[in-house]
Amino acid sequence: MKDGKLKIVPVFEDIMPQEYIDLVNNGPFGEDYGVSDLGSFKELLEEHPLCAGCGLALAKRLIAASFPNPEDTIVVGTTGCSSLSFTQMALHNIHSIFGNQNAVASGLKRALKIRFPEKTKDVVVIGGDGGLGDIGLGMVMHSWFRGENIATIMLDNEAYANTGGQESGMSTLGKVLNMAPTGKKFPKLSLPKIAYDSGCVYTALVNPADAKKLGKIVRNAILMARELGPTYVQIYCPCPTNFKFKPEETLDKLKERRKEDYKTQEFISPEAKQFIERLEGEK
Ligand SMILES: Cc1ncc(C[n+]2csc(CCOP(=O)(O)OP(=O)(O)O)c2C)c(N)n1
Ligand code: SF4
Ligand SMILES: [Mg+2]
Repeated sequence: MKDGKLKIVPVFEDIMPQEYIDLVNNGPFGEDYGVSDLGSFKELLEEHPLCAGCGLALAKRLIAASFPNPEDTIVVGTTGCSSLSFTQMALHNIHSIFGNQNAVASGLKRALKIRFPEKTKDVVVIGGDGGLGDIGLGMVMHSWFRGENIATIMLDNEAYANTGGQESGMSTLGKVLNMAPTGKKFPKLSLPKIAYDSGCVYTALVNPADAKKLGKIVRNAILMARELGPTYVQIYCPCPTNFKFKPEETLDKLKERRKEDYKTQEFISPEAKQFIERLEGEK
C-alpha cells in the first residue's frame, strides 16, 4: 500500500486472493492515475461475476481509473448487474436497497462533511438505468433539486438486465427484449437534459469508445460535485446476454451507437464552464 490509506483487515490477510492483495498494494491510491494507465494493475479482479463481454465491466474499469481521490471515495450502488462486481474492486462501497441510492448518498455526504470537516470525501452513486431512471428516479431527482454535493453515474444497458431483460425507461423505442416481447412503446428518456433542468451543474452522455474523454468527464463530474453541486454522467454499457450478441462484439456495438444516438456529449452550466477553465489553467 503506497500511502497506508487502504489496508486489508489483518485477520483476512491470509485468505484474500493474491489478485486482491496486488490490487491494494499496487493500485491507484495516492497516485495520479488515469485511463491511459489502464492495464498496469487489475482494477477489477478476473473472478468477477459479470458475463463475458459485459459493457458494465468495461465502464467500471474506466470509472475506477478516473476517480480523483479513490482512497477517500465512497461508491453507493444499488441492486442489479451494475452492483455485482463492486466487491471485486478495491473501492469503499455501500449497497443500498433498489432505488434508494441517492437518498443514502445524500445522507452519507452530509454526515461525512460533519464527521470529517477538514477532509474531502467524495460520494459517487453508480447504478443501473432501472435503479436510477425508473424505480429510484424520485429520489434521484430530489437529490438534484436539493443541490446535494454528489455525482451520479448511470451504467445504462437500456434494460433490467439482472432480472432477465425487462424494458426500462432507458430502452429505445420499439426495442424487443426477452420480457418485452411486443416492443417498447415510448422513446428513451433524455435524462441528461432532465438532470440539467433539475439542478445538475454538469451532465454528460458518454460512449466508452471515447475512453479518455470518459475519464475526463467522470473526474470533472466528481470534482464539480465537491464544490458546485450535483452532477450526472450516463454511460452506455452494452449487454451481450440480453441483447443477444457475441461477447466479442461489445466494442463494435459501442462504435455503432457512437455513429447514431450515443455520442459523447456534455451539458455544461456557466459555473461548470468556469470551473473547467480553472482546472485546465492549473495544469
Ligand atoms: C425494490 C425492488 N424492486 C425490484 C427488485 C428486483 N430487481 C432486481 S435487479 C432489477 C433490475 C435492475 O435493472 P437496472 O437497474 O437497469 O440494473 P442492471 O441489472 O440492468 O444493471 C430488479 C427489477 C428488487 N431487487 N428490489
Ligand atoms: S446480463 Fe448483461 S448487464 Fe448483466 S452481467 Fe450479463 S452482460 Fe452484463
Ligand atoms: Mg440496466
